[in-house]
Amino acid sequence: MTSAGVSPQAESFVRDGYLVIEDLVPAADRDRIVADADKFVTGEDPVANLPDDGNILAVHFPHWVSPVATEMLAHPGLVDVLSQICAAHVPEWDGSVKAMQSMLFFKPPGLQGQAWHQDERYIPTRDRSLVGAWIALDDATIENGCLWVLPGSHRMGRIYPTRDHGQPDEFDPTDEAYGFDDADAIPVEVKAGSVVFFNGYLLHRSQRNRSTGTRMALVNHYMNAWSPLPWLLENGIDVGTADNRRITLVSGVDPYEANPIVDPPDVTFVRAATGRSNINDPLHVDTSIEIAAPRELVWSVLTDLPSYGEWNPYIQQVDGTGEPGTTVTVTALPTGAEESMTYPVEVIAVEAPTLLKWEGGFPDRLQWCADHRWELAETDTGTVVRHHERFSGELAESILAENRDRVITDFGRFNEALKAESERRFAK
Ligand SMILES: O=C(O)CCC(=O)C(=O)O
Repeated sequence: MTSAGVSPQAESFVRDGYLVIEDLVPAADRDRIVADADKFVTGEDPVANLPDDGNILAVHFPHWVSPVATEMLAHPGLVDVLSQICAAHVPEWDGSVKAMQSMLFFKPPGLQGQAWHQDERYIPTRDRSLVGAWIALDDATIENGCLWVLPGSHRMGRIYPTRDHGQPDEFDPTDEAYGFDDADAIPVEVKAGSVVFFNGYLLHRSQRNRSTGTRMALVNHYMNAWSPLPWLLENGIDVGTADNRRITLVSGVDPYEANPIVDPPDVTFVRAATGRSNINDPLHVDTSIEIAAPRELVWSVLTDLPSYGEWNPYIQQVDGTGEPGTTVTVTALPTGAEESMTYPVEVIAVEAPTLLKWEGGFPDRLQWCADHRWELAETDTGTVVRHHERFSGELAESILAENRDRVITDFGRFNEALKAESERRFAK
């Protein structure tokens, strides 16, 4: 504690609006949450709106139905920090904290982030004490869509206006806050197990996951238990006295216990994204990469089959003209293999500059069939290539069960090499 009775952690949180504590949630706890996450996808834990295509960005309120998520609200490591920082700006605060929301982000490859926003815009407290505890379940990097924060942006207690962000590939459909300078924004890259605590007025965002792995995070929201919670008001409720009692006390006292705590519903819901996901489809490998080069140029590299040997570490050779309706012979070197493999594929579509599609079968298409596509879209900064393959046939499930991670890695190698070669040619 300092002479003013505030810990150094609380001081830095009050000053900057966020605080990172490394190694706060041990691997054993993270493993339990990740294992639990599958239950939402399979329907074992009830979800009201599970999309058929598995396009889940996040499960909202997992603690309503999952005992593991409920336990995580009161995780001792989190509570220890929260009881020091949550309302450290309020004189005489006694460390009492309640939770009211949780969100489990899956954020698989290609799915969007969330544009600049302030959480108090959505969950208002009366004393600016809202705190998000963002628990990294995977290492979070710029590439896979870590949090970005604008340090100090919480200080004046201003809620910025919002508008449509116009970047549907980058951000989920939630509006973006605007009217401030984000030049001093910083990425918060953290290892799994770290927790980013941030104040509800702090401007923060995340970008699209450009990696080939998931970027899972559990985000719980807390506030000073002494502040009423005028949130999700029904028509006619007086905002002056409103207090949402669907809360969980995690530290100290509940000054409003005369009003009973309200039980949560027994079903959660998901935030579906307009991007793509493959978490619900084990036979689909779906990756993407952003390339700082015009689409025509990326297309010319992708379809320059004789040059593959010069730049492509995965598909090292393609023999054939590459014309639609013809067969080409592909020589590929999978990760971990000592020797390359050679197989024929049929060229199904060559639609410049947007779609290249091949189809392969082994030993025939009833047993193993691969629909392999590259789709190119223009962006503000160049091109985004979606590189994906859907497998079918009697053998598909068993082959993919063993090889899916390897295929994702190899698509990543292909994508990175396509990016490097395209950007190299563009720079010439
Ligand atoms: O994890 C993300 O991608 C965004 C999280 C976020 O912005 C939030 O919890 O308010």
